[in-house]
Amino acid sequence: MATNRTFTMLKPDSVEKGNIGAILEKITASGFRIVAMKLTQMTTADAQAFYAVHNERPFFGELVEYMTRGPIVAAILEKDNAVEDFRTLIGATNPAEAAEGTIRKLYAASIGENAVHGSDSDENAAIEGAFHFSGREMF
Ligand code: RTP
Ligand code: MG
Repeated sequence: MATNRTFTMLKPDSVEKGNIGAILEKITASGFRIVAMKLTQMTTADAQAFYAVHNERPFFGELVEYMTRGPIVAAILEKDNAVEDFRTLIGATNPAEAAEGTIRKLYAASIGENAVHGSDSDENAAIEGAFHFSGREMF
């Protein structure tokens, strides 16, 4: 299994609820190394670009509102099989369908406000990491 990277955001609801520490603890305890990390806030244009793949979906406006309403924690994570293992750790998009013990099961309120993002491919992980971080912010 190759060591690779994924990209995550602890979404505005996680920051608002004071869940940054608990979620990061779960991530690092699951074997992910933090390669880059910062507290930042996306503009409307940032969120529209980041989630452009969903721009025809009925929830797109709500998604952009949600993702821009406050700060997020953006991070790049490294581990063997990072993309797939992180998607397993966060659980299904809808917390009602997420497995017990997953981050979304523990910390997400609904399908719309679901606590965390995880890249869905190695290619998107690289694109999304570069969207938020310069080379000299990665360690
Ligand atoms: P993410 O990209 O944030 O890691 O989430 P995901 O892959 O599990 O889900 P995706 O289908 O990519 O959807 C992106 C985000 O849009 C919001 N969403 N709302 N109201 C709805 O039906 C709905 N469906 C999706 C969620 O915030 C989801 O994470
Ligand atoms: Mg997605």
